[in-house]
Amino acid sequence: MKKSNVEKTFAMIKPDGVRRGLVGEIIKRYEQKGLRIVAAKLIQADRETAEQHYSELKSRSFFNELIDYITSGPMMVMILEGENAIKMVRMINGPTHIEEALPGTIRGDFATSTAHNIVHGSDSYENAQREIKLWFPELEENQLKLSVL
Ligand code: DAT
Ligand code: MG
Repeated sequence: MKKSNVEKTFAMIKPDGVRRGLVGEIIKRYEQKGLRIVAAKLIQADRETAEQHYSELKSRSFFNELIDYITSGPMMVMILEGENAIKMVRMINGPTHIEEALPGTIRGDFATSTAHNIVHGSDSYENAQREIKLWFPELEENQLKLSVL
């Protein structure tokens, strides 16, 4: 039998998703694929945290616009847990580029441009750990252990 791979990931509903009233719709999609919400909060990011979050993209031409966008209003940040959660959230979100995002994915169904693509999901175990610590600094190490029901 295949070994299970229950893990945590970090996801966020970016300001356009919140502004457009898509929070419930998006969380429903994660939950109906078996992901569980471990922590969630609505916050407006400051520039410093936003820049740290996307530090790998600092040299890209769209970096400043990206930071303007994700600091433009409240975002729902969350920790999700489940089988292959990191990959699962990115599958549900859909690909980065809008022209590749098929209907059935969040980006395919709702995003209007690559720059404004509604959702984020960590792309690796290392980034999931880094992003969880960045956005939930108040959580203690023991609260971040796997909490399989
Ligand atoms: P993802 O969000 O799918 O992990 P990423 O990490 O490569 O994608 O980029 C982070 C965000 O930056 C992405 O969600 C939207 C924005 N972005 C990426 N490529 C872009 C581009 N070519 N033009 C404008 N914005 C872009
Ligand atoms: Mg990314």
